[in-house]
Amino acid sequence: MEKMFCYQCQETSKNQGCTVKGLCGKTPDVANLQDLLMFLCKGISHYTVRLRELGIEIPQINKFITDSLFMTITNANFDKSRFITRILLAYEMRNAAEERLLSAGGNKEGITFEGAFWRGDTEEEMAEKALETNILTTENEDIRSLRELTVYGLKGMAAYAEHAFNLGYEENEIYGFMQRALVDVTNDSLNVEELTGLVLETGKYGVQVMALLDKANTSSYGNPEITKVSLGVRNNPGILISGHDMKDMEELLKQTEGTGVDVYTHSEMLPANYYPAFKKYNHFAGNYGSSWWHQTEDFEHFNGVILFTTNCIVPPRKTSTYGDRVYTTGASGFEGFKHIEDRKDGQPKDFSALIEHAKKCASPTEIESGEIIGGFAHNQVIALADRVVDAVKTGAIRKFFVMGGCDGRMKGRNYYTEFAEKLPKDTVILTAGCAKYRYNKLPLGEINGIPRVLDAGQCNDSYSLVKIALALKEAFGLDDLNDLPIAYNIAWYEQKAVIVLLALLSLGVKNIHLGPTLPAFLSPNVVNVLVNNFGIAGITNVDEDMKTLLSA
Ligand code: FSO
Ligand code: SF4
Repeated sequence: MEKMFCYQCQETSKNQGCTVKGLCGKTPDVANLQDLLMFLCKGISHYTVRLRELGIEIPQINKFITDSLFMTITNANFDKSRFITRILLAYEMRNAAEERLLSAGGNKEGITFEGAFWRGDTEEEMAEKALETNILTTENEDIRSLRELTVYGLKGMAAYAEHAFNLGYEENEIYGFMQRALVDVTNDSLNVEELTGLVLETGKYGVQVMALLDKANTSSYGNPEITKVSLGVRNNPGILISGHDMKDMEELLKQTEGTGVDVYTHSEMLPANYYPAFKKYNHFAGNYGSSWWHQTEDFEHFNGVILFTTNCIVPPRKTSTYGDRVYTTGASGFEGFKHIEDRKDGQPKDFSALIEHAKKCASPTEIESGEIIGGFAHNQVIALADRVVDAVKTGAIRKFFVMGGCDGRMKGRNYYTEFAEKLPKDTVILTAGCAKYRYNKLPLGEINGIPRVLDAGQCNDSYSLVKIALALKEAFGLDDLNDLPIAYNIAWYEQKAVIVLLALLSLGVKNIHLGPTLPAFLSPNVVNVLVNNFGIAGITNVDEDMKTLLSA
């Protein structure tokens, strides 16, 4: 029997599945504990779905399931002990849900899913059960594909729900859907058609959760605005904040003010520079380094302290010297990195240990200089709508290319840099997510003062791209989003990109090109459904795809 099985990300071994160790660095024991945690979350959901029918929400369980889904996202958490603690907590949560159901007069008749009652306390029992219940036990490959597509969408949704929650925004409807879907993927009576419906419904809730997070971010920190972000360094010691969580960003900036420590963003935290509430801090020094997978180099040169608020973590090389300078918080974790505990009783997180540590570090080594421009989220672009519409009407802009999503280590991803370079000068790239690092530092120029790369923000800010497209549709008086001069050439890596993709499909966006490879978890029949109904396609080579997308 295989030691583990995981095929949730683009990097999966041979584009089939990681069976010995994750190419991301995930060990089989952690992979199996993550599977078991998913199995238990499905089990807990069997009770909460019934509780909800009685009008009962249990906020702690909503939070527990959301966090658990988030923790199993690619490159978020590699810390075995955190998963064991969580699994033990899952048993408590499940008991609490069951008791509450019975005391409220509900019944548990017909709940036969084993995750709703199985318990094993030793690590061996957990590992064994994970292998007996993992996704390969769903034999029909189409059913397995649709179930996993749903679960990966839920993981992405959970990440966004968690960031919104941290800012005080949540919707029980979203938790309710996540838990119902977790039950539905255990239901052997659902056929391919019904599960396809579930996948699309997941996309619909994907739009809802991205809208919620957009509201949370912009209500808390203002609307992102056009900003030049420095890529160079200053002379003070620094803290480099990575991941996606804006509440952590806020608290870190507040707590470092006046300490002589500067704060820099890394990878997906770059868009924090665009928010008015953060720009006002003088010690907010700009962005350092490139997308997530360059971190083994970038962190060596940074010299200061690094804080991961979420994925993407790359296990440090054996020869690396920065491991003791890295901290994690929230859903992220890595054995050997120090972890900052969650907020308690509404109090901010305590970053004092990091700050004291940073003070003792050397200032960052400069690895590049200059600046990049960003902040083109919906509010800002819609404010420029007249200019944009004009440029399209006069033919100055021929076409927009949505090139959002993720970056990754795979060599073939040079495709995206080359594609951006070869795009005709009368085209504009709309981007969000860490995919942008493939082209955001290229001198691509401007059209009538509009930069040719418009960065809306993080992967979840793909919602902004949708809002921009809807505004353009209205401005041009069109009935269908697909009639706009917009082509979609999207790169994916992990499960947040899955929810973004499903959200776009649920909004009716057609003819998305997805690369650098199609997901291993899509069976040939499921790919056919996506091709026939949505015109989804992979990528071929830059020249061919350019021709196809320019003429579409
Ligand atoms: Fe990238 Fe990682 Fe934001 Fe992902 S840093 S790959 S899609 O976590 O979430 O874009
Ligand atoms: Fe493999 Fe990706 Fe799973 Fe890691 S997350 S084990 S690389 S499929």
